[in-house]
Amino acid sequence: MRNAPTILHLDMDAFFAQAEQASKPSLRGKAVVVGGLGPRGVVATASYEARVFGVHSAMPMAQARRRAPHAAYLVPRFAFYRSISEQVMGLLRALSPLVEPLSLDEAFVDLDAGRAAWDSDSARLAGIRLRDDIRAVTGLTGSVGLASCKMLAKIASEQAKPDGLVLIEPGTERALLGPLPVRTLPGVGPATGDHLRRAGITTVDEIAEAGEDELVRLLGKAHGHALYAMALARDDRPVVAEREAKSVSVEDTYDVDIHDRVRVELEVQRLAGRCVRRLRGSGLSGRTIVLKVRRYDFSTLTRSETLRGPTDDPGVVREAAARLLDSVDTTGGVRLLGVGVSGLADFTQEDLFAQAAEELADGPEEEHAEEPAGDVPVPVERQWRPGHDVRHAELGHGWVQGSGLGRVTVRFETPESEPGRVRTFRTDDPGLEPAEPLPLVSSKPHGAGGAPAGEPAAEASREVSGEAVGEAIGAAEDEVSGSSGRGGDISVVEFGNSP
Ligand code: DCP
Ligand code: MG
Repeated sequence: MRNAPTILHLDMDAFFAQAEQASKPSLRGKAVVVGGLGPRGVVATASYEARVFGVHSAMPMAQARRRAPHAAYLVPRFAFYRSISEQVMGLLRALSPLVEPLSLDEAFVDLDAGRAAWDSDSARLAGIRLRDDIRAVTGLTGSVGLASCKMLAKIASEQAKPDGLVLIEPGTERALLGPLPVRTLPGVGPATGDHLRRAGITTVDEIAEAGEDELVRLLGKAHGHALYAMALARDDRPVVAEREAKSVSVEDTYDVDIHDRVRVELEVQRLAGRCVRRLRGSGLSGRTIVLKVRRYDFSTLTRSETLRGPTDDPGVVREAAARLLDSVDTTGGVRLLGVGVSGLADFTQEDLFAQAAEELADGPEEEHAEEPAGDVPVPVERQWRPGHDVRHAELGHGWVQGSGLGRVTVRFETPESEPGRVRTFRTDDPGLEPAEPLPLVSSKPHGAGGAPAGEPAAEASREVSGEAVGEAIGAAEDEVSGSSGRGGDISVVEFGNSP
């Protein structure tokens, strides 16, 4: 471990939700939930305003709606988030050749390797500048942790959230780590956490006090040694520069072999869910599902199944993993289970659906007759997905607030306008077309692109609506379903906190 806090961990704040708020002025300062809106949808993330109501990542969407009925609910726009991620990663690479991205919004940087910092003062300065640059280039906030090792840099950025910077001074590491719960340490999941708790160990200090032998006795040799070292703030893992990811996988080693088949099945389901979250966090999808099983006698086998097309659907991955497990005998007990996805593609199913909808809206069908992607469901009518951008021939740029029963509501605003107002159209209105997201920051001091020339940014901003949190997407949908507009004329719908 080095003696200067020159390992930086960056994690963007409420990434998908913040990107949506930056893109849609009417949602700033409000509860925003991004995720799957179907019956089995889960929350990808929630704005900090929505977290107050107890909404968080991986929660079933139905539960989120019960907790925060007035929040705005949006489907993710992965291509948009990926483009912001590329800007952020570009800023990190300007600091050092050693940048290790962990997901779209998170990375380690070795500042020392890039000569960007060599001691506490220079590291703090580099962190402050980085946060400023990220804000200037993307319009978004990210939190920064600085420490002498990866584990503590990550803990520091967590403590800095949201919109902050925490530097752990060398020499203070153990004092800081000691009182924290064991779950703070990398590699301590719910199972290991429970196991330690039953042995009377709940804090990092208690791990250190228990001693290495006791840890090895409790958790086995490899895990015990590793955890004991972490508890003493010994973490020598280097920052590894980005390699092309060939697969995304997760695995768990069990302290005690699992014999119960039902438990094995449950663990595989849980791992499949975790694997998909990681996949989605990186904005990827994959075709091949891999199951890894290490049995009581250390014999390890892998089974795989290749799907017709790439997926990032948790249900599909879980089902494939369950099928693979069917062919594996686990009667003697299982030490380790893993689920992975390979054959990665740089897009997600949501993108495919959106693309299919847009292509259909854009051009004659014959153009698509030879498309190889035969398993992409082609919608029968134009889909207006909540949160996606649109352009109206006269009213300019806006986004879909809700749709249903042949109607679509659009809020006309841009990242740099005032909150705009809402209009309702027929879904087949010829003046309305899907649009690309506008850049969040139009003047790019770092030269990464620029706003489309002549964008009428403030066109829809004349009438500023002053509604509060109540103007949720859900409310908009209800309003649309209830409207009885005739013909293709524009009707104005106001969504306020009506009594
Ligand atoms: N994500 C997801 N499903 C999850 C977790 C995350 O789709 N179970 C996506 C949405 C997040 C993004 O990955 O915006 C980054 O994940 P983080 O864990 O960094 O969470 P946030 O950036 O949203 O919030 P925080 O401020 O806590 O970092
Ligand atoms: Mg984040």
